[in-house]
This record gives sequence, C-alpha cells and structure tokens, in this order.
Amino acid sequence: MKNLGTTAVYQVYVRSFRDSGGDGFGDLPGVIEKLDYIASLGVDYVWLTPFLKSPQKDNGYDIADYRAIEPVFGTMEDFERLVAEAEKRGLKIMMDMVINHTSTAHEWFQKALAGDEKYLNYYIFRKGKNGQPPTNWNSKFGGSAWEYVPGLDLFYLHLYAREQADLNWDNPAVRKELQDVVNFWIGKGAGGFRFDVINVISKPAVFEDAPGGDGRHLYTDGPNVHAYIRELNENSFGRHPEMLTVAELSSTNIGNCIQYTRPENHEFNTAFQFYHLRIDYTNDRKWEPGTPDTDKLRNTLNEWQTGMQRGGGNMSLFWSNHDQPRIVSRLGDEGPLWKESAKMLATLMYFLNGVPFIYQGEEIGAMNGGFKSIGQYRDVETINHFDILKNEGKTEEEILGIFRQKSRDNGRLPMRWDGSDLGGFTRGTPWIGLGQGTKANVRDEEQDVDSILVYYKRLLGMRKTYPVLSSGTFEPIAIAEKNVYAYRRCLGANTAWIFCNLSRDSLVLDIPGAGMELKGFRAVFGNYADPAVPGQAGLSLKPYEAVVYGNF
Ligand code: ISL
Repeated sequence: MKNLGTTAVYQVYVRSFRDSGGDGFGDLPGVIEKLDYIASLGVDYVWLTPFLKSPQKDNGYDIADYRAIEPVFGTMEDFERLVAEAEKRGLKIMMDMVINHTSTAHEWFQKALAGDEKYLNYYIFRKGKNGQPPTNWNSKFGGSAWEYVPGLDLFYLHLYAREQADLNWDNPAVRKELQDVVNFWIGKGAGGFRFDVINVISKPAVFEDAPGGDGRHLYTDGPNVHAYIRELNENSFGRHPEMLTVAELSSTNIGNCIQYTRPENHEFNTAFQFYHLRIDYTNDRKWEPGTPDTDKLRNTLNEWQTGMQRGGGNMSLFWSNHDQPRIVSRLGDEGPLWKESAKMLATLMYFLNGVPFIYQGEEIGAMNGGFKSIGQYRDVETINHFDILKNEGKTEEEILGIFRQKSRDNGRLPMRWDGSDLGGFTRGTPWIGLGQGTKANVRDEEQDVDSILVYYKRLLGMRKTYPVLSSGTFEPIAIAEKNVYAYRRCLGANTAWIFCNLSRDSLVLDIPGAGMELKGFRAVFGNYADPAVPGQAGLSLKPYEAVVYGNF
C-alpha cells in the first residue's frame, strides 16, 4: 500500500481554471498551460473536477458518458497530452469518479425509461405509496429525493439533483460496469481518483420514512458499503499501488472513516470529512447566517486527528473545495489582515497529520464573490434554495446575504492569473463573474516574497524537508484561550509546536511549562517576520499570528 509520506494534492476546478479557447469555460488545454505553475507549488497530484460528457446540470457531477470528454473541456487527445505533460513535471492526474449516480441523460437511464428491465435494475426504481413518493426523503439540493416517471408508474431515487439518478450498487452488473470505467481511466493514464459521495452508494434493504425527511442515517455508510469498495479496489485501482485514492465522505463518522482508509482494509488511501467546515452552521443548518465557532473547530480537529491516528486511518487536510465558500472570508479577514489570516489558516491546517489538498485560488487568498443578485449565481443548489428559503419566509435581501456567505459559487469563481479585469482567465465572457473580492492574482504574488502564494510554497517545502511535519504523531495542546489552536508533532528526536491565533487581537498565552519546554526550540516557520517569543508571561501572539517552534 502507498506510503503517503509528504504527498500533497492541488485541486483544479477545470471550468474556472484557465480558458484556452475563449469560450468562457476553463478547459484541459488551459490546465496544460498552467502545469508549470502547479508544479512550482510543490504538489505531487492534480485532482481535476469532472470533465466528462455531461449536460452540466451540476457542473459535470451529472455524467452522461463515462468514457467521453465534454467538448467544452477538450478532447481525449488533450487528456492524453495532459497526462504526459504532467508526468514530465513529476505530477500525476487524479480523476473525479462520480459513480453514486449518473446523469438522467446517460444511455443506461434512457434505456431504463424505455422500460428495459436490465437497465431498470441499474437504478433505484420503486412504486409510490398512495400516489406519494416511496419515502419522505429530501434531496440534498431541495425537494423530494424521488421523481415520478408517469410512463413507468414508478419513482426513481436521486439523493442529489433530479437529473442525477442514484445507481443500484446492489446489482453486480452495475458494480462491474463501474470497475470497467475506473480501469478505462487507469488505461488512459490516470494516476489516482477522487470518489464522489462514495459512502452513500449502499442503500438500505427497505426504504422507510425518516424524521423530517432527513434520510442520511439510513443511507450513509450503508450496509454493504465497505464490501462494495473493497471489491472495486480489488478489481481496479488496488492493482496499481502507486495510485492515490481519496473518498469523499458525506456525514460519516470516525469509525467508518478509519475503515475506509486504514491500509489493511484495502479501500482508499485517504478521505474527506466535513465536520470542521460545519462550524459556521446555525443549528446544523447550512442556509442560515452563521458565525464561526472556533471552539468547535478546535474540538473537531482534535477529535478527528486523535481518532484517525488511534485507528490507523488517514484524513485529508483541506479548507476549501468547489463546494465551499472561501476560507479567508469564512475564518479570516477580508480587510487589512487578509494576508496574515490566510497564512495562519494554511499553517493551522497543513501541519496536521494527513494529506493536504489545496484548492485553486486558496494559495493566493481568494475571497467570496460578494454577488448582489440571484442572476449572478449559476449553482443548482443555490438556485433551488432561493425558492425554498423564500417559502420559509425569508426576504430576498436575507437570502442574498446568506448566499454571499454560503453559496458554493463563492468557491467557483475564475482563477485570477493577472491583475486585469478578467484576471487572465479568458478572452471571452466568463461563464460566471469574477466577483468583487480581492484582485489578488498569481502574477503579482509570484513577484512578492511576502505573498500568500510564496508562503504556501514554503510551507509545502517544510513538510517535504522535515518529516516530523508530515509524519510525526499528533498531540493536541490544551489552551484556555478559545481563539488559539495549538498542537505538537513528534517524530524520533524531533518535535514541532504549532501555535495559531484565530483572532484579530493580540493574545498572551499562558502555556503551563511551555517557557521551559520550549527551551532549545526556535521559531522555524511563521507568518510574521518577528515571530512570537515565549517569555515569563507566556507566549504573545500577534493578530492572526501562526508560529512553529522546532528543535530542528
Ligand atoms: O455542498 C454540499 C452541500 O452544501 C455538500 O453536501 C456536497 O453536496 C457534498 O459534499 C457532495 O458533493 C459532491 O457531490 C455532489 C456535487 O454536487 C458536488 O459538487 C460534489 O463535490 C453530487 O455529485
């Protein structure tokens, strides 16, 4: 099994990365143009969000043909060239496998609709109950999770959008088809895979109503999920031990996450969980205005770090992806302390134990879009929630405020390569606006030694140079100050202490014994030129300061 060591990944949201052709959509040739940039960050893998044939109802997470490339993103030759060019730079390409569901435009689903028994059994079709859907489950994107097909007098299950029909993994023929798909892309040169919502593939044997329509406890980490994954592993990527695989896990728990990722289980290398990003949810609800709870953040990270370590699992380290608003807007500062806060957040996250996944734009401190009208949004989840929230009695102004904070589109804005209006993303009309956030861009930051970008490169370099920062054991450091997150990593004779101030205020930390314990250590990394020094009174941290003390 793979030694994850210092592995780091960069995530590219293809449609917003670089448009080579001028049609306003990023594309594979655009990714090729920017491979030198990606390699310069010091990562090993590039995960590309879906670029396969798709009606794009959910920006490619609705796949209509697993073996063809959506023309707007390029051709199969472009993909092959991308793999080869990446390899020249020491990079491997990871594909996004969306195999919990297909687009309803997929040939399999179309055959099912035509009444073909074989393909009806590829999906989850059920009779209704007295003219109502089989269960009261809600789709994650709003409305019922069941759609009625009059011609068949049956409902089909879609946990996500209506155009994303859930596959029937209990059917061995489906599992075989999906193995073949993974093997097809291995044959084309993929060096790894990210598996979309892979922990909801095994549905319960009996479909029942759930309190409030929230069926998550019934289909998350379902009855056969580990068996199905082991089978997939054994018949596809498991035969290629150099591959990197990451599972996207929706609403999982530590126990299952260990099972998905401990090497002995032969499932995946690492996994995404999202609890540390639910810290600005109000009453567990995303679509409410929220304030981040730093206590919850510390507790969640500590719980996952220690839990995964104890169980021998592996967790991915990430602040952002194409489903998340920008972290600097969420937990940092959009104003004068923008740079400090973005660097602090990077330090806090990427010296933890696990595999860093850096999402495009995060490394230059990209912010939320600040959109003022619903017409500027493109995301199906956001657009669906406009009416849902209106029906709940919220005003348009309130809803737009929530979207500015929570919409997935905040993380999907085009990458800014230079300081021009269109950021060097496209010559045409971008598919989505660039937003009103900072004009931070790659060209400027490459030339500024103090930039967020340069800091990210140095940080990834530190992980590679000092194994204690990537492979050391994790220990939380208890601190009474709620806005500080601190932990220790140890490996052999080496120890690193990481202190991060999550607030805009200066703080003096009273760390019991730390003055003594930190003797012989020096500040090896941090976001201020004059890092905090432990003194009699404790450790004084400046606003959003991050500092790493090491004995190496
Ligand atoms: O963004 C979310 C809700 O606000 C998440 O729950 C998200 O839907 C979940 O993490 C699953 O995401 C993945 O599968 C979806 C797709 O829309 C996302 O873009 C993808 O990352 C369905 O394929």
